[in-house]
Amino acid sequence: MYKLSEIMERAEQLAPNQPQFHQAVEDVFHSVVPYINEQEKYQNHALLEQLLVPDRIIEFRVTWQDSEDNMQVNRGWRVQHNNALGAYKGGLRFHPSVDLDTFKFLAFEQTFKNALTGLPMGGGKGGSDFDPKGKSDADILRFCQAFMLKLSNYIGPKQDVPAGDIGVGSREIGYLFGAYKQISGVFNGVLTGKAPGSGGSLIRKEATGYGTVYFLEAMLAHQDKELKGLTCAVSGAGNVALYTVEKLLQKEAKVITVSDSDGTLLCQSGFTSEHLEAIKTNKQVERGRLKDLADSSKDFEFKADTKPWQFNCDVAIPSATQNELNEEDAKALHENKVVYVVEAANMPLTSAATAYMVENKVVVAPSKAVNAGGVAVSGLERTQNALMQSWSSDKVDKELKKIMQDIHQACIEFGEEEEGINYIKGANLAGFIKVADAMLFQGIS
Ligand code: NDP
Ligand code: 2IT
Repeated sequence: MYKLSEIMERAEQLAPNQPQFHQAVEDVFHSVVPYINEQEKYQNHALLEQLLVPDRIIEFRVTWQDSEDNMQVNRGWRVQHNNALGAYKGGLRFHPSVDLDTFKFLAFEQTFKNALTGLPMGGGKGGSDFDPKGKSDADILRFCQAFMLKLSNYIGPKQDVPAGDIGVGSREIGYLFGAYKQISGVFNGVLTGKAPGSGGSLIRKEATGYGTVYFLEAMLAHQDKELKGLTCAVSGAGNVALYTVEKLLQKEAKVITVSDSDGTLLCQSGFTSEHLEAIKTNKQVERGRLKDLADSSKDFEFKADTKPWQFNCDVAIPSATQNELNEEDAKALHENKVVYVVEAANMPLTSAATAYMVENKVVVAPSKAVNAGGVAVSGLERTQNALMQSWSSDKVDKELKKIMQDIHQACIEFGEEEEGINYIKGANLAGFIKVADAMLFQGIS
């Protein structure tokens, strides 16, 4: 029999000073412990103890010479958490704030998220404390080449298949893929998120955002409601946020905010598709800041140093980064009449914020279910690469929608309670059971 407090003490002993990893573990084990204590077959295999320790952690130095001939040193990591269900799969993050704790929490989450997709993928995550912001294309290329030189030995289509995450978009994936090809001499599906002309899947760049909205639609449909006309507050202005907004607008929802680390761009009347195009140009083409858009439309207001949670909305969709929404923000959202919090970023709510929302009957849809569309289409990209095929966007989009609906169904199956669906519990149990059953089947994973 497990006790949550004891297994969390073990987590602390095994990984001291890793608060984000502990937060992710506690969230999953909080759902899992009562469940497995009732199930004979999950006893006496040290399943939770095994999940506390990643299969392998690779940590390396990246030395590169910038275009002004200065030698630069960064740190790199790849955490291969669990490959019971398939080769490790998960993104790479380039951001100055990252450390081993960041990648351990993300890889742990990825294992259960990937299980939810129903595709044969294990969980991993990696990246570097390199800051791509403001760097020239030439410096990004130099860094990506140096990073891949160190990582290339540990990845491969049947071993570990990285993709993008914060700070790693199409440009970085292209440079990393080019470097891998040069080092290995092979053209294969070692990375996903490639451009369609280089073996990438159509709809991959949109998949996380579109999948988020498909999941939200499934939640609403389950309550006989629809998305049309609902007011949504979105944070972030990156890959996930912008394609979430795109799909929300297609579904005629009203989107009032996007944000970046300088503040929030508010549009009380709701963004139009022309507004979204202007934001995409600013972010994706000019690599600019939202505050530069403040004067470009009379409908916009830029609120410096303000998060998007201060305004009335039905749905809040945090899509920037972990722990971006704290208890104070949760209270503000509750006062502003929020009904659903849909986590598009990984672990965007602090534990206190989640507890506050649950206590106040706000429905929280957890990231491992909501944002699984990104990695799901990465899985479909792997399939296309292995078959040497390119599927149409219509086919990929249909598959994505089906996967998101199936994940929603799994959340219902494992999360149904008297008061309604407990999406956090449903996603945790549905993901855990797949991973645990494969670990048991394989004896030692
Ligand atoms: P991007 O790099 O494209 O965009 C990140 C956005 O979040 C930017 O607007 C950025 O603002 C903001 N942001 C990032 N870090 C911080 C921070 N510390 N404080 C405030 N704002 C911040 O990343 P993605 O859109 O790809 O990723 C967003 C989230 O979604 C992450 O949690 C990621 O793990 C998750 N995710 C991504 C998937 C994908 O396919 N890309 C798939 C599933 C989940 P600024 O420019 O000012 O830094
Ligand atoms: O957090 C995530 O699921 C991702 N960054 C996407 C991972 C992937 O392999 O596409």
